[in-house]
Amino acid sequence: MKEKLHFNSKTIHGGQQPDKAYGAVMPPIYQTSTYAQTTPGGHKGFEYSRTHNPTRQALEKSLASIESGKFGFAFGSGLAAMDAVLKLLKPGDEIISTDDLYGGSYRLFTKIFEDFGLKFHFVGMDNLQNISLLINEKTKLIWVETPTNPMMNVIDIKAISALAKPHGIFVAVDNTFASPYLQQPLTLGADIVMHSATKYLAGHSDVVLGSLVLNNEALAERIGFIQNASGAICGPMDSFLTLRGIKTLHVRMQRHCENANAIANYLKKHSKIEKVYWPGFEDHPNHQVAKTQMKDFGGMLSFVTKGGDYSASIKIIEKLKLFTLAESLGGVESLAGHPASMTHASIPKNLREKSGVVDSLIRLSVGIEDVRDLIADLKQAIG
Ligand code: P1T
Repeated sequence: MKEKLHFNSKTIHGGQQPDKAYGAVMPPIYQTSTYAQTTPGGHKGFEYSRTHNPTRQALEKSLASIESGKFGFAFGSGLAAMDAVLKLLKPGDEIISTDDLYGGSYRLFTKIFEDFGLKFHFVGMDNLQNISLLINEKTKLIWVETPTNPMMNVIDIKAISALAKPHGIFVAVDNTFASPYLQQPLTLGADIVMHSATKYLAGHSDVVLGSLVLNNEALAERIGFIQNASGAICGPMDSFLTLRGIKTLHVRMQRHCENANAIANYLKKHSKIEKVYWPGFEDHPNHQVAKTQMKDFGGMLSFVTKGGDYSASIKIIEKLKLFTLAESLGGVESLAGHPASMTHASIPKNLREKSGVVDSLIRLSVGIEDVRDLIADLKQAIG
């Protein structure tokens, strides 16, 4: 019954049951590393908390439910979840990814896994031909991030999955910016959906956590093996906080989207703003894909000022009072960031500028405050 629920009920009930010991409605924080056995192997399904923990398991079931998948896995961070996916591959394998993605993902690919013999190609993924041209017998994975961080490009998950399938290439989607409230990559044909649950899923900027959800049993078995063998798991307290965050995901996302819509339109009309990157605009190059693939346009946007340079943008960011200057996104509070010097500093300047991450770019994670206060803050900072 619970898996047939609508999304707004799955966030609260998906995969959840009252705790077996005392009927606790919220899963207790099982802060234990190990479990008593009556005889070797005589246990209640839990041996050691790297392998399984009841609080983490409750979260993993919730994650699978809200992504409409069968198998959920929780990790110590979004990057730890990505690390587990890359460990499915072998030296010589090739990966195609987008040329605009979170700087830390780019760093993991190029500074860690290239040394282990994986080969990465970075291309503009809104043109499918760019991907087709790179596919060969060594291609094993297409890594999609959509909307992209921070340029807000939207990539067609269904089209890429259809392109990959005949070649036996896995498609993984980083769904961090959208959240499963807005788009569900597995239902669009992807094989793996990944989250920095640090962001919208946990939603309160108090946890660092990552997740993977899959449908393919054999692939899930391998991910489960890697999760236990490599050990990059999250603890029970962080699992509990993320589970609690997920219960209000649908309500928060609705307000994030409404507020970002109002701010994107405010900035677009502002005489000092050159360009606003937000997929809800009809003239956004991927607007049609966004409209089909996503339920709404999300809480993230980026912009550049007219004739603005590095120092002009820094001045605006420093003047903001309600928007906090900080890394990260997806929490209830609004944040502003400077991708070139913060989240994307690990991407070489020439590469990041090619995808639009110029020194004057400002990124906003629009929170769920009263939007009138957020606009007033932007007004006083931009002038
Ligand atoms: O920080 P962590 O939980 O390890 O997640 C990494 C990550 C992966 N994918 C995307 C799209 C992300 O945005 C992130 C983390 N991003 C930031 C910290 C940021 O401010 O953009």
